[in-house]
Amino acid sequence: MYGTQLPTARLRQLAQDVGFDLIGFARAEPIPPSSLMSWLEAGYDADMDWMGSRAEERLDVSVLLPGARTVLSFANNYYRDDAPSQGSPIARYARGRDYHSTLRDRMKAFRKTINAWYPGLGTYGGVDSGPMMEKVWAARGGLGYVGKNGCLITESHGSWVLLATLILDAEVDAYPEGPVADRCGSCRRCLMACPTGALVGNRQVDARACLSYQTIENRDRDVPEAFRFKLDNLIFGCDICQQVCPLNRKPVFAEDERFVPRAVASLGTLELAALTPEQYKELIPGTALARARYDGLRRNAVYALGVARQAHARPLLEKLSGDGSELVRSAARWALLQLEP
Ligand code: B12
Ligand code: SF4
Ligand code: SF4
Repeated sequence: MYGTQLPTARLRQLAQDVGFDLIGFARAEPIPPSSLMSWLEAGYDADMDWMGSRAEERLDVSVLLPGARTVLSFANNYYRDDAPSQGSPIARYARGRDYHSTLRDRMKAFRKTINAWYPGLGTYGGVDSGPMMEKVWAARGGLGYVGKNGCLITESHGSWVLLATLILDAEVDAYPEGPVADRCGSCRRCLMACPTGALVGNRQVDARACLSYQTIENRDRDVPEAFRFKLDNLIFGCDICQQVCPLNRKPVFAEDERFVPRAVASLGTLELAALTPEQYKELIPGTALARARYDGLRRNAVYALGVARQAHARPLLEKLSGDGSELVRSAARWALLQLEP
């Protein structure tokens, strides 16, 4: 363990200087296993096997960083409303530059400075794909609470924030006194609005039913038919349960240039379904959309065309029913059936 207590005021200022909107500080105590284990036992992790296989590290950060004392949570607001008027079929968080690299770059700058200030300090960081349970740490660090929609909700920016997490083997001079108040009350809007019933209560999300999982992570198989019908102008991620949340009613516009929507965010489903490999290479790398891959993205766009039942999509769908990808071919055959009277 590092000998000195680090001053939170100095770390807070540094977080701001490197571009984060919020920072929280939590004691690196083990997480009670119940919420992760009950989620895994119910099968809500779908095929994201690392959720369970890395459970030990997820629940105890000292497995990741021996001598861990503090977990810092960083948040960046990403809310912007400059998508096309018909609404982009891409979820808000994915419209700008890939947030993983944005938050990672900022954390790298933060780490570089603290390593210079405190030689010998041990750190371990991650953004999203790291094993840390980021919402738990953000809640413990006082950034907000986990709402019924399964998202961390902050007082200042609602749930339109992305998280990064950094473990330190040092204590800091102040930790939050207690948890941030839960403001959901008797509201159930997100539960009512979720088109697939993926919000199962207890703030848990059944990933198998979540359109975010189906459009991003489930990229090698067909989307179950019942869920395809819900992909109305929605091809990458889903914002419905955040959009309806009253605590998101007064969002703060993110001036941050990293979150400015890229050219791909102005495309509609027809253009995205028709994406050529050359256009893909020009538009997608450097954005979070790359995770769905070329065929996954086109598969989703093709489903959305079927759901919209637009006759003008027929020639494209007929062409795609002979596509080189079985995933796209099968989606196109299904979408053509939806166009039948
Ligand atoms: C797996 C995963 C998913 C899955 C499952 C979603 C989920 N809510 O679990 C899928 C693929 C569906 C998904 C979707 C999305 N995701 Co996601 N996802 C993750 C990931 C990798 C792990 C989450 C996890 O462990 N879930 C398992 C459950 C059991 O744990 P949990 O989510 O932490 O929830 C429990 C605890 O928080 C506990 N709890 C609540 N309060 C407290 C307090 C204390 C003290 C303790 C001990 C416990 C506790 O109760 C919860 C229920 O049991 C995280 C990144 C990470 N490494 O943490 C991003 C993350 C949660 N995702 C994120 C985002 C942006 C999204 C989407 C909004 C993207 C989109 N627009 O499509 C959607 C939102 C869907 C939703 N309604 O939650 C952000 C969330 C930011 C925020 N404001 O909350 C994260 C943090 C990534 C990041 N670095 O920013 N995601
Ligand atoms: S992201 Fe969409 S599908 Fe997933 S829980 Fe929220 S509303 Fe339901
Ligand atoms: S919609 Fe209502 S219940 Fe759902 S997270 Fe927001 S305040 Fe909580």
